[in-house]
Amino acid sequence: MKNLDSSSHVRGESIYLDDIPLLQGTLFACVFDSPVAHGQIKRLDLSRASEAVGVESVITASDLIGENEIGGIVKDEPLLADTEVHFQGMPVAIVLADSEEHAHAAAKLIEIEIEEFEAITEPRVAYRKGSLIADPKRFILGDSERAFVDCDHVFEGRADVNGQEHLYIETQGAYVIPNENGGLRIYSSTQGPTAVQRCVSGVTAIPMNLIEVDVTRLGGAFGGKEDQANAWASICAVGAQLSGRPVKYALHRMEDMRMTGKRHPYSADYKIGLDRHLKIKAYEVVFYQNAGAAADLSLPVLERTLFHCTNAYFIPNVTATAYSCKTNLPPNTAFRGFGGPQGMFVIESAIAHAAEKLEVRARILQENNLIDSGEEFPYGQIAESEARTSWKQANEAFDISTLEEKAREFNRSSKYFRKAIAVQPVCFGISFTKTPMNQARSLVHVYTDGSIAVSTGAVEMGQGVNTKIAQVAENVFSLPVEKVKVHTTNTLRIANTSPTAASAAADLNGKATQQACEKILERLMEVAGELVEGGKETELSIRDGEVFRDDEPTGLDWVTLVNEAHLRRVNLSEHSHYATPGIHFDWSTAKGHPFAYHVYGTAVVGVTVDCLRGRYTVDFVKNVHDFGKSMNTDVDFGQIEGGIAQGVGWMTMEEVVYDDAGALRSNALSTYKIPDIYSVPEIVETKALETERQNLAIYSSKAVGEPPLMYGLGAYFAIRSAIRAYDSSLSPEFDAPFTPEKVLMDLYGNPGGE
Ligand code: LUZ
Ligand code: MOS
Repeated sequence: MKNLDSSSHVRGESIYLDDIPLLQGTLFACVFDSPVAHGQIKRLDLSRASEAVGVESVITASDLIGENEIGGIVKDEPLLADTEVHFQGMPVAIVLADSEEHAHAAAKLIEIEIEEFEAITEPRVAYRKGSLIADPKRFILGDSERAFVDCDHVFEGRADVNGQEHLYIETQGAYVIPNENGGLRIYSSTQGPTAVQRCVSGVTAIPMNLIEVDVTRLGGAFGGKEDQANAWASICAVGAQLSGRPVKYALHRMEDMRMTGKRHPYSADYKIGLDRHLKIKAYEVVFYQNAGAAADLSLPVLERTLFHCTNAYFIPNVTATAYSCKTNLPPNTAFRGFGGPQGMFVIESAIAHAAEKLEVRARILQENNLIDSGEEFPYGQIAESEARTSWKQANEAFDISTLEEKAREFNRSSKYFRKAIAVQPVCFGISFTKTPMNQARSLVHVYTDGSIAVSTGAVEMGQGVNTKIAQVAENVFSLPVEKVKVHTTNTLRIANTSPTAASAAADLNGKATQQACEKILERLMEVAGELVEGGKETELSIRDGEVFRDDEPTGLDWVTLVNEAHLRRVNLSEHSHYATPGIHFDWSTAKGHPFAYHVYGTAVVGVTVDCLRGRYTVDFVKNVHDFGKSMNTDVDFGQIEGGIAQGVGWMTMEEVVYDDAGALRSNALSTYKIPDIYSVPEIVETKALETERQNLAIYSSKAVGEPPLMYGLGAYFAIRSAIRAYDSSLSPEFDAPFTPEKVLMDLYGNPGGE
């Protein structure tokens, strides 16, 4: 079944924030943001802006009625800078005007004088200065220190991985309308309607029950709107509260790139030890996360880095330590994979390092150390592993050694071009690592014309979650999907939602929907039992809108049944709650069973590097992916293709650049390059892992949002191999992304290699 939105998308009829018809009297907000990364505000002059054409008012921190605080986990982030600024792009003042143009023009007239302090942009510098968001986190399995003593081979090194701009097509934004009794109605481009509601409640001092947040859909989010939609909704809400008028702010692309946080860059030190059978016996790693100027989601992101620091491998002795380092960059935030990909980059670097020194192929080490069922992750959960099955099936389907042989053959015949292959196993845990977040609710109404309305806490952002939820209702009631409408995500219909994140929204909200529909169906079947002759003694079911008794149609159709139930005063609505069973985690021991299940897969990535110019192409990403049992292959294959393109982009051409003063240099699409139609992998081939194993996913259809991004890691290691195929004396630093410039510099910028 196609994504339900595809027809309105291609016709341009889908509604996004910027498509909402505006009420008369709407004001437009524009933020004046700090031009300096770190310093003290000495003077702020609003006079010229206040008097500019069309300006209603200019708001600063002292105008707020509630608290000047938007930090969700750590209370360390003011909505508006008060006395100090902590990053370039930090909001200082809000201009409200009668048009977008007037608001932007007036914001330029604000004058600020700042006494500059030293700006920190690098996490290791922050660490040395003791600038940390919180105490470090650590995972320990076995005894790595002792294990290293017995290792035959030990390698140490450093790996760095850069951030990533979300570049959702729809920028951040909100539209807030004041209601009677001091309430607010908020349209927000957010993954977390409840987070917006809670944050707005804090800055306005309006209780949550007077704040309604409504989300139709987002034009992409990728984690960038899990927490960071809050600020823009809060800015509009404060404006609406103070002016009594509707306030809208849809950010321009460069405002969005400048003012919002990105994927966390990390720097890491690793030490890996192997025995003579090339089994990895010990691994130590220290992560320095670049958190930016406030905590935001950095701590749970940091935790997921630890959760995935051994990727799909079993290592019996692990010590993994992670520091969240406070710098003067915009607060970094959730991004597809949520710290996991960064952890995986480091272990893959360590394995590549070991393989090169031992002169074996990395894939031999990788395959030799895949985790098997019954083995333990460093956080105590026991694996039910598909790592080896997915690797085997990938090898059978794509014939890795033949692909390698073809690359070698090509390389022998080419002067400057080199092809190489990398194999990339992936293992990703599904559930919010914070157990209490793994809950969801669904509200289902059956109307007397037989149509069905579903509301859940899931936010549609192009990933197809509404399509899957509609499928659930369609499936339980055995009705054509046209009968089902999945409505906007609204905090009055569904309260206290977790954000749509962690790849978990279809599972959590789908299961709640399944329960709600099943309860209504149960009541309906009781009514059917009374209406159908002998119905009480036999098994009744609904098929394609008609009641069946034993395999015979009874002539009782869906609409008649619904009406008869209503006349008998039977409840045709249900609000159902789902909480993932069996999961727990205890940070005092750093052990538990945090994940409902893991998603596995193996990709084979092939590249061709032009070793004269440094350019390259990603020729193919062939993968065997663990869908469980996909409930919608169109939607799921779409997620795989998009995830791979985004992961390859992160590892290759996408480069977030801040200068030493903390100014974003890659601040537009001219300087920040994402894969386009010419540079995505030429071939993406996906095969479903064949497995019989049961799982906790909705209809056993495993979460698919984040895991495929990590196949993109293979592009990095394939490019590295291609460089070494050209000149085996080269040993480039592990420093992603591998931009063409870096490839060129690695080839020619450092004569003699190491
Ligand atoms: N968000 C979150 C996430 O709050 N907790 C998580 O564990 C998570 N994992 C992936 C993506 N977003
Ligand atoms: Mo996410 S990184 O699942 O918001």
